[in-house]
Formats: sequence, structure tokens, C-alpha cells
Amino acid sequence: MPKGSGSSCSAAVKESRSVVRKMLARTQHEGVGAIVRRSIGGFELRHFDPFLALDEFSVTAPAGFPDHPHRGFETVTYMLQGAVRHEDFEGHRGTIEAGDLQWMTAGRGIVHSEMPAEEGTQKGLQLWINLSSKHKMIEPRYQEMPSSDIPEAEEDGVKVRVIAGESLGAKSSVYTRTPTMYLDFTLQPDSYLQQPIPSHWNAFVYVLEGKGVFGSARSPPVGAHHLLLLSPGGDGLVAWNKSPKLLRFVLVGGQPLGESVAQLGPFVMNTDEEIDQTVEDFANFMNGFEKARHWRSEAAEGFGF
Ligand code: FJE
Ligand code: FE
Repeated sequence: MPKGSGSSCSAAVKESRSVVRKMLARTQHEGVGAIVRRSIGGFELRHFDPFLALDEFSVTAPAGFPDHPHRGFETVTYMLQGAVRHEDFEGHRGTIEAGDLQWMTAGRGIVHSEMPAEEGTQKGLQLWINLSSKHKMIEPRYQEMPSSDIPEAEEDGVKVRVIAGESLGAKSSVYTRTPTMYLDFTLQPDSYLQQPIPSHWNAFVYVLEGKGVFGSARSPPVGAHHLLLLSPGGDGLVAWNKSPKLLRFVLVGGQPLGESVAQLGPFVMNTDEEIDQTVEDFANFMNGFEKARHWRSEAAEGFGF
């Protein structure tokens, strides 16, 4: 166990969860010319309830994610570098810049484009969170937060940006329809962290930068682009930066839904029949996709689609 008790804000973890699976996210093509490192949602790990996908994306114009639909879940886009311009079929639009968050509840249907807004390479994380059967067809909703509105806390060489949930006394105002925590940690060399996690939640770490030791002081250091699935049980996570460089990782946890998952690309429902219905709704501009009939994004028009 780590030495010292920290200050009043840092809650002690009695028994850390351990790492039960480690996966390197390899690059693949997605959208149009975009590159993603998909860790959850790929062939090796279809889902990790309630999480459907985790993409570390990298896009340079003219590549991007032009007009496409979503139904039945939420997409959480957290920018690390550059900016992404989004437009949807209801006229909602904006730019997600480095450090900004877009929490999009697609619900019954969103059609949108997500394209580079700047020169150079735009990087970020996109997490897909499933919605329970009773929330899959809710009205679409956005929660958007510029970087300056994301709560931060710092203590003993550990900095956290709280995307969702609570850490080191800082709390996010994002409403998570499926109960979720999402924390962006930066650890100075020779620092360590204790973070409580609700005991029945599934939780994972994704390393962005540097090397970290997770779960047990004796476990081997893990570098960037690795996904670590944490064991069930325990009351949280202990992590160390034993390297001479900064360590940055996200810790994400969520309450499992325990429901069946039927997925066809960006449509995620509970049954094959509901997927068939969704394909029909999208093709016929019904049940939430009405506005898709006459809509093209400006980004797509620019390409002559
Ligand atoms: C897409 C399915 C998709 N990963 N990471 C089909 F999911 C997407 C898509 C994305 C995406 C977007 C961003 Cl900003 C980041 C992502 C998949 O948009 F474009 C198609 N055609
Ligand atoms: Fe999308």
C-alpha cells in the first residue's frame, strides 16, 4: 500500500482493483481517411458493459467523419489536440477545441458530421456509452463544456480534470444517464494516486502519455495506447508514476446495464428486431430521423456529396 494518507480531499483506497487484462490499441481506419486506435469495440473486446467503444482518434483534413447517424447510446468526445467541427441535422453545431468536452446523448437519433476544424492533426478520445432499454429512444441532448469549465484539482503532484463524477474534491456537473465516472489524470514523477470507484462498476484505464504502474506497486509499467481492464471488487484504484516523465491516463467507470446488446455500426439496441426497425427508420426518415431527409452537412457539401 502507498505511504502517507494525503490531505483531506484524497480518499484512501483500502483494497485496489488489479489489472486483469492489458490490450494495446492498434490503429485502424474509420470514417473517411481517419485513423483510430480502437480498444473497446473492436474484434478483441466487443463491449465492456456499459461501454461500447473507445477510440483514440487522429484526423487531418480532408479526412474526417462526414454525415453519419447514431441511435441508442451516447458519444463522449474529449479533445486532446486541435479541434473538431460538428454539425447535426437539427442545426446544432460548434467546435470542440483542445481540452473541451462534448457529451452527446444520441437517444432515438442524431445524424451529424465531425470534421477537422484546423490545420494539422486533431486528436482526442471518443467513448461510446450504452443507454438502457428504457432510455434508448429518448430525445437527443447535448452537454457541452469548454475546457475552462471542466473542474480541476491538484494535490501532491497529481492533477485531475473531472469529465464526469468526482475526484480530489472536484465535481463535474455533467449528467450521466448511465451512471459513469470519467477522470483525466496527470501524475508528476514519483507521485501516486488513490481513487475510489463504486464497487459494482466496470472500470478501465487508458494510458495517453508516459508510463504508469496500476493496481499493485509490483506490477510492470504500462505505456501509451494501452487499455487496462480493472478487476471487479476492491474499493478503488491505486496508481504510481515511477518514471522520470509525466504520466497521463484516463480512468473511466460505469454501472453495467446487464442487458443484451445488438449492434449494427452506429446503431446499438437490445435485439435484432430493434436493429431492423432502426435500419428501416433511418432509410425512411422516421421515428427520430425525419430531419435527415433534406439535410447535408456543410462539410459534406464542400466535398460535393
Ligand atoms: C463514422 C461509425 C462511426 N470513431 N472517433 C461510422 F462511429 C463513425 C464516427 C467515429 C468517430 C468520430 C469521432 Cl469525432 C471520433 C470516432 C468513429 O464518426 F464516421 C462512421 N461512418
Ligand atoms: Fe458521430
